[in-house]
Amino acid sequence: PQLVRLADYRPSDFLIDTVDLDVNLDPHATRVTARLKVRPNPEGRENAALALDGDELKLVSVAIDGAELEADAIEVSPERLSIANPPRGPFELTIVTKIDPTANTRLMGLYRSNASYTTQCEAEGFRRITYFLDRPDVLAVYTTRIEGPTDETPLLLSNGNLMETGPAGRGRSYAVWHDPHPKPSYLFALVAGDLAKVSDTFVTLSGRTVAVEVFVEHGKEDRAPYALDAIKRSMRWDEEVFGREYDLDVFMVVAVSHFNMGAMENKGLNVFNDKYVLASPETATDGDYANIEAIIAHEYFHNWTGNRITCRDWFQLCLKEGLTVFRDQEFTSDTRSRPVKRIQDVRALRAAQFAEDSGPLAHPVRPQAYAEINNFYTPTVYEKGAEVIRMLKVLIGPEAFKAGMDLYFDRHDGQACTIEQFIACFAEVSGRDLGQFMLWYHQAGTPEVTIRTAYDAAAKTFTVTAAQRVPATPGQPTKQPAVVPMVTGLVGPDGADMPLVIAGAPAGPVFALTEAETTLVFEQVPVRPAASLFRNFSAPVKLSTDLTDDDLLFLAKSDSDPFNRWQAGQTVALRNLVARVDAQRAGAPAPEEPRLAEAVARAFDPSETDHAFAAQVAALPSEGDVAREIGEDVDPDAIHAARAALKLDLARRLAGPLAAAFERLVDEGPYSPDAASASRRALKISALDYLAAGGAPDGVARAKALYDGATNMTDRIMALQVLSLSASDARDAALADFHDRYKSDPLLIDKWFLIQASAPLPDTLDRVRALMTTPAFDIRNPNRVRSLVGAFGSGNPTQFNRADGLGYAFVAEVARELNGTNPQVAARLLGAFKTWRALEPVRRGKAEAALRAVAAAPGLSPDVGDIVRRALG
Ligand code: B3K
Ligand code: ZN
Repeated sequence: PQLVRLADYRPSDFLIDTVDLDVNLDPHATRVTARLKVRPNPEGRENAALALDGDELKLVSVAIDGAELEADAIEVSPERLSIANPPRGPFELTIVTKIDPTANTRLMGLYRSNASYTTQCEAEGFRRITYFLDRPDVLAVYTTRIEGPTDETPLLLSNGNLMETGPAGRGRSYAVWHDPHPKPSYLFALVAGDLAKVSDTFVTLSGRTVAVEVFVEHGKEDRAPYALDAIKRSMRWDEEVFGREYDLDVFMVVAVSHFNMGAMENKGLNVFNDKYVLASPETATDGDYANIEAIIAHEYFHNWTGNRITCRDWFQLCLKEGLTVFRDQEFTSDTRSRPVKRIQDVRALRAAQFAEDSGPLAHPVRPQAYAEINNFYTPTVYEKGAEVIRMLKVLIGPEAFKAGMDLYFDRHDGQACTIEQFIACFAEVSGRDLGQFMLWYHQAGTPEVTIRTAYDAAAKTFTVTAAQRVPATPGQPTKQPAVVPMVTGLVGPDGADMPLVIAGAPAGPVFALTEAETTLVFEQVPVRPAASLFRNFSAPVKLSTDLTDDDLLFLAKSDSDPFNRWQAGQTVALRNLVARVDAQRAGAPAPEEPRLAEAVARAFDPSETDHAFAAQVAALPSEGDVAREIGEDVDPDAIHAARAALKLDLARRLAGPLAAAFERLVDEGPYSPDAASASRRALKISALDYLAAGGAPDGVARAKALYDGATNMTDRIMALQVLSLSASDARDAALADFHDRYKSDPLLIDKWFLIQASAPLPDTLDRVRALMTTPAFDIRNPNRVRSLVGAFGSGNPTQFNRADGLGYAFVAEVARELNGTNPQVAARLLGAFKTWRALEPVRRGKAEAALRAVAAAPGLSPDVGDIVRRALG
C-alpha cells in the first residue's frame, strides 16, 4: 500500500483563493459546478502541473478562463484531474461534475438518506464532490449556491451567512451562502432537506447578536432544547475562559440519522449524529445528556481550534483534536464536577488509548506515516493528544499556559499550522526548552513508571526513586525517556500534606522526571508518609509502586487529591482482582481483601454527599483494566469470573448499607438532567447493581420494580442493564416490554440492541445474529451497526473472546460485508481486535485466523486493508 509520509510534506504548487460552488441537487444526478480562482503558490514548484484530487468522480467539463479544455490538455480519472500546462498567473478554473448521492453508501462526500442530503468532507470527502486541492493547507473563501426541489428540500444550508434565497422555477428553490472566513475544503458542508428548526439568539462579548439554530426531524422539536442551550453555554464559556468569540451571524447544528461518527465541526454548520443532539427525559439517559453537552461543546470549540487555526496536513490532526478535547474536558469540568470528570476521562483513556498503545495499532500522537488517514481518528490522537496538552499546562503552569494559548490565537489566526508552531508559542512565553517534551508527540507507547520509596527515620528523609521506560511499539524499537510531570504529595498520618523540602528548600509539587531514573530525597519528614503520586493523573503513564495496601487504603480515605483518593481504592481492587485471576487459574481459593468493603462502604454512607464521586469509588475496575494489568496470556473468562466474585463478595458484606442507600437515593419529583440529580441516580444504580450481583432475587426484584415504575429513560435503561446481566424471566420480560414501548424510535432500539449485545451470556452471539435479521436492524445505518455489532466486539469481553473463536469470526464477517459499502465503519469494527496479541494462546490463534481471513479477502478497501495489515503486524 501507498504510504503518505510526514517527511514528504511540501507546500501545494497552487492555491485556491475563492470557490464558487453551484450544487444542483438530484437524487441520482447532482450536478456540481465549481468556479475556482487559482494561482501558483510562490512557495510551490515552478511550472508544475495542476493535479486535483477526486474520488469516484465523473467529469462533465473543465474550462480555464471560460475556454473549455480539450481532452488532450487534461488527464482525467475518477481519482484525479491533471492539467499539464495551466496559466502561470491567476486564472479561473471551472469544473463540472456529476455525482449520485443516493448511491453514496460510504457516507463521505455528498450523500442522501431519508430524503435529505448531507455532506461529510473530513478528512478527504470534498474530492467526492468536485475535483479539488483537497488538503487542509489550501484555504479558500466559499460561496455556495444550492438548488433543489422545494417539496423535498425546502431547507438549503451551507457554511457562513445566508445571502439570498428564493424560487428557482419548475418547483425548485435556491439559496446562496457566503462564508467570509477562508477555510480548508474539509470544513465545507451542505445540508438540504425538510427539517424543523428550533432557535434562539446569543449576544457575544462584543455585543453582536448571533442566531443559534438546531435542525431536527419534524416531530422531534421537543428533543432539541438541551442541545440548543448547550451551544449557548459553550459560546459563553469560550469567551470567558479562552477569550474566543463567535464570528458569523448564525451558528447551525443539524441532526442527521446516518452518520459515520459523532459530529463534524463544519464552519458555522455543524452536522451531528442525531444521537448526540436529541434528548428528552423519556428518551435520553443522564449519560446521553452529558455526551450531548460535551460533543456540542467540542464541535463548537473547533471554531477556533481547528477552523480559524487549522492543520497544515493530516499528520497534525492532534493540533486540532487533542487541543479541542482538552478544551471540552475543561468545559465539562467547569460545568459539572472537576474531579469526577477527571476520573471518567482517565477511565476512558485507559480503556481505549492504553489498550491501543499496548497493541499492534499503537502509533504516536503525531503519526509519521499513514496508509489511510481515516484510521487515525483514534484515542491516541484525541485523548492522549489532550493529555499531552494537560501535561504542558502542569509543566509550565496555568499563567504561562494561558499566555501561550493567547499567543497561538494571535499569531496563527487564519493559518494552517504544525505542532511545532503550537509548541513554540508555549516555549516562547515560558522561556522553557520544550525539546524533550516533543517526544510525547513522536513516541508511541504508554510510559511505565516504577516507584520505589524508602523512609530513613534517623535522617528524617523520604526517598522516592522513579524509573521510567517506554515500551517498544510497531516501528519504534527503542525509546528515550520522556519528560513526565509527577505531581506529588506526602500525606502524613493525620491526613494532611507535609511540606515538600528538597536540598533545604521548598520544592514541588510538580516534579519533572526527565531521566530513565530520577531520585527525589525529601527532607524534614518526621514520620513515614504515604506517597500520593501523579496527583490528578498528572501524566498518562502506567504506574506501579511499592506502596502497600495499607498505604493505599489510607490514601483512599485521606488523600486531599480526590483523583488519588479514587485511584488508591482502584489500585487495591485491581491488585485483588489480579490475585483472584491467578488463584482461579491455579485452582487455589480466592484471596479476599475485606478492607476493600470498608472503602466501598464509604461510598454508600449517608454522610457521603458527593454522589458522583461516590459512584466512581463504588465502581470496580473494568474487565479491560484487569486484562491490561495482567498484560499477556489473558483469559477473559477468568477475569470475568474474578470480577463477578469480588462484586458478589462486596454485595454480601454490604447488603444492609446497599439496600439502605438504594432506598434513600430514589428520585423525588420530576426528572432533571442536572449534574446533581444525575449523580444521585448514578449512585442509586450502583447500589442496585451490587444488590443484583449474581442474580440475587431481592436485587432482581428491585431492578424489575425500578424498570416497571421508571418515569425517565435513565432509570429504565439502567434497570434493564442490571436485569440483562443474568438470564432470568424478569430480563426477558423487560426486554420484550422495552421493545414494544420504543420500537418506533431507532435511537431507543439502539439502546435495546446494545444491552443485549453486551450481555456476558453464552447465547449473546446467537441473539445478535438473530437481531441482525430483524427489520429494526439496517446495515446501512452506522448507529445500528455500532449498537449491535460494535457493542458486541468492543463491549463484551467474554462473548467476543469466546474460546471457540465464533465471536471473532462474526465481527470479521460483518466487517467484510461492510467493506464494500462503508469501509470506515467496517474498519472501526475491527478495532475490537486491538489487543488480540495479549490473549492466551487458544484465543490468540482464533483471533489471528479471523484477521487473516479478512486480510485474504478480495477487494479490501484501504481502510480495512490498513487495519488488518497493521493488526497482524
Ligand atoms: N473532526 C471530526 C471527525 C472527523 C472524522 C473523519 N473520519 C469530529 C471531531 O473530532 O470533532
Ligand atoms: Zn474534534
